[in-house]
Amino acid sequence: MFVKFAHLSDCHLGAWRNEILNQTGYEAFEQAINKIIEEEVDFVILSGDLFDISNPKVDVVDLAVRELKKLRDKNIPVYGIMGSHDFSPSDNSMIRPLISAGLFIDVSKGELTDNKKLKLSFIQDAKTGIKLTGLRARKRSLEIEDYKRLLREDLENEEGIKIFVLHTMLSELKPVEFKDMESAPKSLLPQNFAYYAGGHLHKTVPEKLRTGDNTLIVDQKNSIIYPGSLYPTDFRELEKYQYGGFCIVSGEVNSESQSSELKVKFVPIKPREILTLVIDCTNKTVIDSLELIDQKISALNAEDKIVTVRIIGSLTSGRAYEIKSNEIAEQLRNKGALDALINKNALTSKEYAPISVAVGKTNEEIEETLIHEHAETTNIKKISKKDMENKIHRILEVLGTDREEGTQVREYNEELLNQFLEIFDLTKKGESL
Ligand SMILES: [Mn+2]
Repeated sequence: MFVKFAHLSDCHLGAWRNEILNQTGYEAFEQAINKIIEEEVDFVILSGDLFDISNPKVDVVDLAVRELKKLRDKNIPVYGIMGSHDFSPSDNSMIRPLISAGLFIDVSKGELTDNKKLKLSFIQDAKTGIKLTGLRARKRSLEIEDYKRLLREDLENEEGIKIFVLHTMLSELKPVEFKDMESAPKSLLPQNFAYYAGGHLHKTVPEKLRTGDNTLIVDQKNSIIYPGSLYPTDFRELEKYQYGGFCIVSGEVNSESQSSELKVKFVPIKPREILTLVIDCTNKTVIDSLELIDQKISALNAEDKIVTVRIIGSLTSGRAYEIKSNEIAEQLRNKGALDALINKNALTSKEYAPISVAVGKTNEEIEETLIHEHAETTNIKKISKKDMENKIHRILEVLGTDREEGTQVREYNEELLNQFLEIFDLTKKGESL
């Protein structure tokens, strides 16, 4: 029979603090659901991290319920697992009410056997007969321990067309830029599944799904698919990928001969146009840099776009904070940009060269050295280097004092403030010397 299903992952609804981008993330989800309904799929797979946190705010839950209900009204079942972000060890994930309402069918169900092995069970899709199972994530990739206890043989011997849903990075498929991310070897996965619906990795893998006609034949070599995040979830993803999407998998399956001929197609979702800009301020003063940024921005057509600006390089003088992100964003909004995100993480100043500290010392010694070196390279009128060093030590000391049992927060705050005023030889507004 001919089957067709949608595979989504890492929607991270509610991930953005920036409201425009948060709304764009919601829109991406709405567009994906509409597209899925249009495609008349048999079912949907969600490979984890539908929500960015396990207890999202009402807006986010409302959106998810509304959109998933559209699928249920069309009799399109949604199978899924929890991801590292929306899993809750105390079973308090907002995915739970979705499961109770029948809007989300958890395929990561199983039991521990007497000898502490993990026995997963299958859920069979009524319409296609396809059998689904999977392993939900835990925080900090702890599910890898669950994989090691998995009774793989039972899963491998189960008859029929099977899909495995995972929210774990596999070492063999790990892109180099994620080399520090925890992963599990492919060998921990049960074999003989027609399709492995991957989540957790925010990049589309295999990468070639995003090139050419966006399609790929599912075979032994290409049966583990990661659609990546449905919409970028942070600055880096927005800058690097600009958009996300999901997969539509379709083809002939034969349960009796246990054979399948599936192909997967990546469906890009682009609710807004993204413009990315990198400005290199190497060997420039703050004033020259501001001029350069102004020029670059003036030359842009930012109308109705979301703009990312990454400012990099090492300034010859001045400090990175003298280049003000909010002013650059404002300038872009005045040019008609929907919003602008400014990133200065890689902007440094020669005046403030990084200080290196020898390893193997105690924290106290490292702190001492850092403060000393910092004071030596900083010039503030009327404060000697020795005095500055003392002041920094006193600030850290004051910040380190705990509130005593029985004191009110207000009293504690007042006391901190007084101590700071004393350190900086200041008086409170309204008071005179
Ligand atoms: Mn994720």
